[in-house]
Amino acid sequence: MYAAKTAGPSSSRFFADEMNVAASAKLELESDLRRAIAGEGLQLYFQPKVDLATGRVIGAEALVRWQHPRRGLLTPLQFVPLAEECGLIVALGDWVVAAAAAQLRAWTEAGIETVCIAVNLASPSFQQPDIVDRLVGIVRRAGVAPRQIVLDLTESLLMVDGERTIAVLDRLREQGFGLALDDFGTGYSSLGYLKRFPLDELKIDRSFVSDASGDSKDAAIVLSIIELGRHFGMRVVAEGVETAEQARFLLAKGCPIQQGFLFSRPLPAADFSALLQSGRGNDFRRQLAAAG
Ligand code: G
Ligand code: MN
Repeated sequence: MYAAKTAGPSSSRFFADEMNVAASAKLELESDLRRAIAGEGLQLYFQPKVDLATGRVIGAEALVRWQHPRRGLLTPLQFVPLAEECGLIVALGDWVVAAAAAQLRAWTEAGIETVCIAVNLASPSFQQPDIVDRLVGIVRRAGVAPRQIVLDLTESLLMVDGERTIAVLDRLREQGFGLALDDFGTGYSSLGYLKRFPLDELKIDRSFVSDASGDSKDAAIVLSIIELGRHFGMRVVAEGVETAEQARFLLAKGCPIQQGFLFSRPLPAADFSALLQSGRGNDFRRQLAAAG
């Protein structure tokens, strides 16, 4: 039934014996995930956002991992689709926000100077009628101010109902949340809406960054996004920076804030804490210069 539904209206799919096996494996994974969200097994990793103008870490993106009892460490790609399918995505999203807030609280209590943490919000979460109160409640219960959290939102999520989106974003912003447009350029953006959304940050999708040196078309796209961000007064962040060449190109074109494997993979909380405590002084600029 699910396969037929996915294939579109008036499709059909025949049932096969293997499906019993697949279905029961899935059911098992689903109940594992339900338990993980309620208890233990999920962890947040933190990927630094680096400002190459100063060489400092100015934020991080929180990325969820699942330490599955039998399957090992799973990345979001391996379980977020399942969470979506079985109606656990909103609960998973709540978990991520709560865990990010709890971590911020723990750093503050340990006397560590924190940076803003970005969390990815899925469309079903954003469509919750109580999304603003919900997020404020989760963050405040952890003893954290919303301004310490950035919400990474995709274009397709924002475009579902543009007028509602504007109202919700305005209220989130009033509460103090930072708002970022994630994977910019890959969805269906209406520039008409973009100018009306109160966003703080544009994240250039890694698909454009990976080929953005010299005079490729991707370079032209990257330049346009940087310009657009400048005119709209939004901070621009390049995602998926993997080589020194990409980093230098972006820096030269006025995009010093970058995130990607070149600087750091997503780190377990303890490793990211160490990075914060080193005075955020792990000088990524020097590292880049040394990359030859
Ligand atoms: O869509 P979003 O920007 O939220 O995606 C974050 C994902 O991108 C994470 O799964 C993270 O591991 C991955 N990622 C982070 N940096 C890089 C990078 O430099 N290269 C590639 N290919 N993926 C990256
Ligand atoms: Mn993101």
